[in-house]
Amino acid sequence: MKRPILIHPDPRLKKACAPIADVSDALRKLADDMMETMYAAPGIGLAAPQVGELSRLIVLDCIKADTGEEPRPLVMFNPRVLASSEERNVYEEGCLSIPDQYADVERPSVVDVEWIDRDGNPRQETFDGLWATCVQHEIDHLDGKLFIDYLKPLRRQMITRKMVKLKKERAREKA
Ligand code: K1U
Ligand code: ZN
Repeated sequence: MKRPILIHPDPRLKKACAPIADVSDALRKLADDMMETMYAAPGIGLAAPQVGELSRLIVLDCIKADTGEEPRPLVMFNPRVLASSEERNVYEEGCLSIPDQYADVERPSVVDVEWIDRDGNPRQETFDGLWATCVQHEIDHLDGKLFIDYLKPLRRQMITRKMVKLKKERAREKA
């Protein structure tokens, strides 16, 4: 089931999310819904607070649709960055909670991440390229941080004002 994606500003996008104690069927269903929502958007990642659930759960798949490569959907409960490279990479990021706004963000190029998978097993992997950018962007969501928080205050305020306007327009269209 596809779920609505919250649009910034929303207090639920600014909260730190709670760790998951056990991977229950309800959480697996939430992960499946998030994956469906992410692919439909379309996007390459999604974090639980973006659908209003304040739990430490993210999904991602950075395989581009038209490349002929096999999809690689990853579900991560309690993801944590264990180590980050000194080397930095700049990528033009977007966010499904901040539609049509993009900005360069600098982050570590390579990260080691540990998480619990859909079956409750511990996993660890090193990510680089777009995968490294995306997994860091999604983990930031779990700590109430958005990519615009890396920008200068004026640029952040301009984007936030645009989003307030967008939300008002969408609310008017709905009424
Ligand atoms: O967290 C999110 O809102 C999802 C976001 C993830 C992300 C994008 C770019 C850099 C870091 C993290 C998105 O998926 S925005 C949409 C997007 O980037 C995309 C959509 C379709 C095809 C390819 C990319
Ligand atoms: Zn995002």
